Amino acid sequence: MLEHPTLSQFVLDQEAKAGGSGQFTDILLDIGVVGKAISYEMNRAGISDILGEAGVENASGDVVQKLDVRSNEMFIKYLSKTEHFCALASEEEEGIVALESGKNSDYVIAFDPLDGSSNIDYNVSVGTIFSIHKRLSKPGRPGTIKDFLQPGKDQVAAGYIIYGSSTMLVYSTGQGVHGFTLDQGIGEWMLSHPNITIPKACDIYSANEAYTRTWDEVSQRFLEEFKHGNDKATSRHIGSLVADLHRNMLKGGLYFRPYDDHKKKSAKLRLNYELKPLAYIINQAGGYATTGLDNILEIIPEDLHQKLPMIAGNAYIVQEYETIFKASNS
Ligand code: AHM
Ligand code: MG
Repeated sequence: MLEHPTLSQFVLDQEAKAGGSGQFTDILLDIGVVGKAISYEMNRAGISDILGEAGVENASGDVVQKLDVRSNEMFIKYLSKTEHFCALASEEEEGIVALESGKNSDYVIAFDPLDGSSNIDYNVSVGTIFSIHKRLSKPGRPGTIKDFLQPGKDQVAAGYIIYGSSTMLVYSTGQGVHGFTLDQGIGEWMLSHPNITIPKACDIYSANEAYTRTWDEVSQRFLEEFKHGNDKATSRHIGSLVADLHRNMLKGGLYFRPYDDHKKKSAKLRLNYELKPLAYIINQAGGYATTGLDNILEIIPEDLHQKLPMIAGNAYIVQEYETIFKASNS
């Protein structure tokens, strides 16, 4: 059972090699603790009156589920106590949570506590996503909104937890992507997927094809050609971003969510909580993520809850789309 390194052993070792102070190990372990708590609640959801809608909408106007609220509370309460962050931002909160307790910390964290939450009630995989930046504001006081308006390429760490047939924590600090599986028996994250690299073949596509009619023509045509230009092409779409990207990263594949309207204005996914961290992971695994017009990691957020398209996966396919899409927009 203990033949795999634990999360703390692995991160401490990596941090020591990079000359770090150990603070990052504590940060990742804290995220791991909240992940374990969410996983535990989720496994008991059917018997603890925590399924269903909470009866409110979040900052983006989405219907919020009870488990969204619960996961958000757990993240905010637990991370606020750690003194590791001078501010937090959550997909579920209108503004940032500035932290007096972490005023001397150098870091801020943005998170989507429970992504894909419309799937929760039906035992379909969902996830938690996080993005960590060094603060831009002066230390000695709580962080400010400008700490969150940084491009994804400046993240110092990002990752996700996937609550699926097993619970996994996947992260990168810019030295590859590493995945840990939760051993429920001993409550430890064990290294199960070191150095994740996207395989060369890109046969899977993941898109909500019900929206095809709302897409611009270039995006419609690109997906049609992807489907018909490869005998092995197959569709896999869960509708939980973390689960769709996780599978595509391990098997090779294209995640396809262009603008949701012909005028190329409306999009669903959130830059700070979903696109930036997942693009960072995809990039570290050898892939690429674009909006069609821009490398997601280069975009400076205009506001906390900005929404944009995401086309992500094997670099050569995503870059091909970007080239065609850009040309049609120039
Ligand atoms: P959420 O953060 O409110 O759960 O929304 C994000 C989710 C993604 O996980 C998923 O890919 C997408 O919404 C699905 O949206 P749609 O049902 O419009 O295709
Ligand atoms: Mg989300």
